[in-house]
Amino acid sequence: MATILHVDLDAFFAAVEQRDRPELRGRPVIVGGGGPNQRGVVSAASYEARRFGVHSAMPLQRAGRLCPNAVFLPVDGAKYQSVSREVMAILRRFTPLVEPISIDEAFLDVTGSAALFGDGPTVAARIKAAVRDEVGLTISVGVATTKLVAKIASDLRKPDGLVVVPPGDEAAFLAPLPIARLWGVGEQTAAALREYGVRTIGDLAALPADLLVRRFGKHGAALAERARGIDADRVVGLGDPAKSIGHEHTFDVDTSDRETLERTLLAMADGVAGRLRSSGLRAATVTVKIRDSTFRTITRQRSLPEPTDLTEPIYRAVLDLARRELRGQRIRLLGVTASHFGESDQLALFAADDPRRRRVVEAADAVRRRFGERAMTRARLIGSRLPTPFERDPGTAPERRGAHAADAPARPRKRSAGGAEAPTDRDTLGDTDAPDDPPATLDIERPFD
Ligand code: DCP
Ligand code: MG
Repeated sequence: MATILHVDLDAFFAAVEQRDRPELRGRPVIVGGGGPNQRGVVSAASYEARRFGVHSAMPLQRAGRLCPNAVFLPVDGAKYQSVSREVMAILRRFTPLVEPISIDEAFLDVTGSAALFGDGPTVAARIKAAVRDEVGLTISVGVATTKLVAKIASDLRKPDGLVVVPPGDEAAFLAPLPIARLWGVGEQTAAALREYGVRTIGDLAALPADLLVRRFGKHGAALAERARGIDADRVVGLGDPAKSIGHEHTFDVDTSDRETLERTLLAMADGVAGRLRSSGLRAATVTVKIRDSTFRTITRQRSLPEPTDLTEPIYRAVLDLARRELRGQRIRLLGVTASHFGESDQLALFAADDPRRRRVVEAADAVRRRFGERAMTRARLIGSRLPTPFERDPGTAPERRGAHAADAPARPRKRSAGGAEAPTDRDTLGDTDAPDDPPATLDIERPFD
């Protein structure tokens, strides 16, 4: 039986502002764009502002009418990003199985942490205390046997909530709640379910599963399970810090075009760096993988002068490694992998990068998180029609991803060589998704060792 925690910061952006400006505590604070006379929407509303009916995604002008005494503040993405990293680092002290799903929430699998830190409710209480004492913010935590139930539980007693659903109590816990709380129940499904008199999750659980399957197909089968608290989705952490984060791209047509190859490396370096940042990690080693049209595969590895989570150092290293190998042959596949991780905070001693550059990167991350991965891209990648690896964000749960990124199944390559169907694009996370075919030659360079 797994013990899963869902952790979500309370009124995140607004709470950070109230933390940093004590005069705002206890007052309605609305974070988002300009002021109440500006276009744009509310990013976050403090709980004091919510009493007036203000909530995220509401137009600022409407928020201004509902709550004229609120203090309106602009979004400071870089600041929230760095606070988010501090919180994620605290979570990782309790288990390596931490799966961030947005800037302010994460799932943890603490099944294996009991001997060290206690049972689920104990770990939850310790995490709440650590975030309060070390970061100065309150979080709400749900403890359950599944992600689905833990997430619903964390939302139930906000702010500063702790809701524990003991094993076996899942269905009873869910029964009285409105069906809108269930994953996969949007307005359309809710309206269709109302025709059957279904208003609560308990009503849904009482419907025969085969009726749901007849009415909603596969989705109906999932609904029947979820209504009973059944959810097989596992927490995907980075696991062993010795593992890696990588991306591979197989070209539709093998190419020797230098510009295409280099832009692909840049896109992949960018994607890998973004995934490092969203995981709060820096990598000390990068690897480039090159497979040519004859299937000759090489990997070249290099230690970086200092651990990083930024695109440029990763790109510079892989470009240099690749340039030595690209001599006009037609290339079938390129891959970029980062490994030898440490948490960003532990590596702060090494952090020599320019803080201004970091702020720009973090602001871009915030924009991508809010508006989708295509919202920001490097000038060099515009119009390249290259698949952008960073479109698939492992930091966002599939059900929260936009339709365009919704796990479009990796297209099998039409021309399949050697009988193997290679995916066009692939993210790799540790060796859980290790390349299926070992490199033909392995050549390790460690110029900085
Ligand atoms: N956010 C945003 N725009 C939205 C929703 C959220 O910019 N439409 C940002 C601001 C939030 C942060 O993401 O502070 C986290 O989102 P949550 O949905 O967790 O909302 P809060 O943390 O603000 O409040 P809650 O206490 O309900 O979790
Ligand atoms: Mg939140």
